[in-house]
Amino acid sequence: MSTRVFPDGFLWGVATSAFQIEGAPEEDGRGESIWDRLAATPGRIADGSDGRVACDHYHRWPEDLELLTRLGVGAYRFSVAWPRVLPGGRGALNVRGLDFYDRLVDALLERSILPMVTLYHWDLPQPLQDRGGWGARDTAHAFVDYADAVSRRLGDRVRHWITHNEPWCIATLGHEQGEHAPGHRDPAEALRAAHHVLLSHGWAVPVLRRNSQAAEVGIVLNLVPPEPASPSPADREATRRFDGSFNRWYLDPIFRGAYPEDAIQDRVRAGHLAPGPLPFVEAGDLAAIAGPIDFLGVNYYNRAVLRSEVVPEAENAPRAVPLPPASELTDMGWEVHPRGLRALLLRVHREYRPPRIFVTENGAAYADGPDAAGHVADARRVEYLRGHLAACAGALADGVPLAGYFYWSLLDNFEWAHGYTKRFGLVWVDYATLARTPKASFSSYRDVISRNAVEDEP
Ligand code: IFM
Repeated sequence: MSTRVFPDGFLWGVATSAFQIEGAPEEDGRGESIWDRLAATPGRIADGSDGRVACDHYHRWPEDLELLTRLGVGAYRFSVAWPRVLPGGRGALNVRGLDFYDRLVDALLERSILPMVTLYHWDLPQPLQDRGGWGARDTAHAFVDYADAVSRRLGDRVRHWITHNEPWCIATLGHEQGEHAPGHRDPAEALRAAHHVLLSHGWAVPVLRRNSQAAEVGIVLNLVPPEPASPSPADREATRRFDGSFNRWYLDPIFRGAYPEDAIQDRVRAGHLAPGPLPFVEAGDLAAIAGPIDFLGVNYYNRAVLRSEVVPEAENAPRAVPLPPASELTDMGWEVHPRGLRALLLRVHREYRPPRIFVTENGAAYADGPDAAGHVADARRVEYLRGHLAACAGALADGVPLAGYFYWSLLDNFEWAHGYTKRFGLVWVDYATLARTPKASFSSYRDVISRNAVEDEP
């Protein structure tokens, strides 16, 4: 093993999101979100659970901040729950909801931990969904009002702002595949939703800059580097298609001000779009989406290996199908492939040139729990972390302007449609008692942070 040292000032952090950890859905005037509604619908969450308690972070946040201090992170990425701030989605402000985040920010700063705030991590207020949700352009306007309200209150202390977490998931998992809230299966609506999310990002950036002096504003994309299963033209074509719909559909408008033409034509062929101009794009939209940002957040979990498969009746066209990879998988069924992170970061740097990049999420679900002595020996997560941090060091050596890394997640938490069955945390949460137990990976990450260095393969 050789040692890779990170640059001075490299930001080490962990990430969480409101719905996944907070609980307290009815406290202090919080309104209903689309995830409360989905979780209350029988059959939608694998273990029949919901977010009513989650990690009870709403009450236990001082204990969680103590964990951050023990870990030694310089930054904490968390999200604000829109339904706490504006229970109706827009209109009357719920000051008590904002107070919670105000206290959190102050307490982080007292501990010299930078708050990195995600405004939207999937918990849309249900009243906005009732008026069309992200499929409706008006939701983009509502998001700007929400961003304004949060940044007016926190903008004097928060410098790092993320508009959205993972627009692909919002659009595709929520509106096309139906696995996430609001649980729709409508490809045309998904494309509208994607556009309105991006548009709301573009509109919110200047608002955040206005309300927050020296703000650094970005957006977080979940990106999956695709590789063809073979050099055959068909597999390469499947790879192009996957890349177009998964990665470039978001990267291109943000950095180039245009949706990728080949991916538009794929959607036309699939019958999700009519030929001609995109019906949801109005004059000025793309310029707004492509407004300058200060950083791109990259969430990386795995690559996709693609082969072409003809699906004769459902769809008279080749379809990109991820191959089950032969190598190690996490409990999510996601391949452990650290090299993909280095290659992805280099590609994004070369092709899109964001001023700075943060890895805003990277992590692994493994079920390892406490042994008889109460220790959680999550050796696979320790190795996962080491491998991916070495990949980050490699990307830095390649010249990528990588400014920080956030492990997903601090705590085991509510993993959306999987409920509490998948554990990503550096800290074990006993859901019966809500006791927190740092795992071995917590100690190993703490050591990386304190040394500002990681071991790499020779
Ligand atoms: O838990 C999620 C998170 O909310 C968004 N990114 C991926 C994580 C793991 O699935």
